[in-house]
Amino acid sequence: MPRMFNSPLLFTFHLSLVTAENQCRTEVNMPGVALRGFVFKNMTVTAPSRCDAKCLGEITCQSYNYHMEKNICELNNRTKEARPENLHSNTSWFYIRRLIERELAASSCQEVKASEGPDIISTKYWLDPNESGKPFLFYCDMNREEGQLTVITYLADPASNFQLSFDDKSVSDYAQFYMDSDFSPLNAFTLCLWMKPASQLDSSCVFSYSLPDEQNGILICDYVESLMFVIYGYMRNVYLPRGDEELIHICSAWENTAGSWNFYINGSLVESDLDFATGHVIASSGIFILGQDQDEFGGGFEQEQSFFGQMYGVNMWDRVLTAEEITIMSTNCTFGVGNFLRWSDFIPGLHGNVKLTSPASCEP
Ligand SMILES: [Ca+2]
Ligand SMILES: [Ca+2]
Repeated sequence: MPRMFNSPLLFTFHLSLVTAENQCRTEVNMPGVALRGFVFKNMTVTAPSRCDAKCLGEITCQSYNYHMEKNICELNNRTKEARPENLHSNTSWFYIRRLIERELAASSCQEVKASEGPDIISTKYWLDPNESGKPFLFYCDMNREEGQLTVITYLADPASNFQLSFDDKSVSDYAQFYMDSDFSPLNAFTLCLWMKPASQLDSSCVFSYSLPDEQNGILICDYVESLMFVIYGYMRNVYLPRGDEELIHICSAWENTAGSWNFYINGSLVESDLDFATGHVIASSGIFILGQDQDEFGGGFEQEQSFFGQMYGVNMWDRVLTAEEITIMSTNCTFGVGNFLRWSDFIPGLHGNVKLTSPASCEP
């Protein structure tokens, strides 16, 4: 039987692909290989162009295999870049990636990077980590090591779309979460939260993480003209220009090697420092309290330090987030889910008259 194609070059596509970032690229077919294990539909067609059309007609089709003698068209729901180990040699077949923007979300930032190549930029991507057909928007930092590419989820789990109201300055009003985690002690963290103090005249402590060996493990208190940050008992103060009844997004990012610390207000870096609690590690088992300062492990509150106002989106990561991630998060109070501490962790731990309302309003 004569081969339909004496040279694979007779059937070479050069079409443009528009990625999420509007970068164009071309793709050619790969003769002598086929992707195995991801065929979700196969059929016999009259020509390769029919297979191409079939792939375009299926939302889940990301690539296809074509048998050049038998005109078999196999549609794949993955690409060779995503699963290179599944690309098998077979001279009867060729493989080609779908030549339009992917419509099926990748399962990870790694997969996006593998598909799009080394020039991929760090930005937001739709990912479907559970392959459930319901993708979420993630930030992928493509400069990170393999395995750590996925960073923050912007579209929080619906359980995180709420706010807490502290309607009085009282030691009995607080939210707590006992962390008993499998995490190693933290060498770095980023803590972000939104707060809307009811009064600009009162000092109050917003966030307190007490460790078995250090009651002021991490502390953020609002002293009206300044914010006080404590890490492992060491302190920094940052001047804070105030408006009335404002909603403020703050992020505090720290690592213990150089003791470097970056503090952001509303997505902008306003303070950097070095040698802040250098060398200390933050235990991963401790007690989080919102709205009070702990002067002992899990207690020792003082009324003049109690928080009065609203709080949203208190999240913590076990690493230093980038300025870009923080800026994007600052655009919406429902953005971001911590990988160490999640806002929804506090839901079972509301005390006194702390009220939960949902959804979060994000209104300044
Ligand atoms: Ca105190
Ligand atoms: Ca204290």
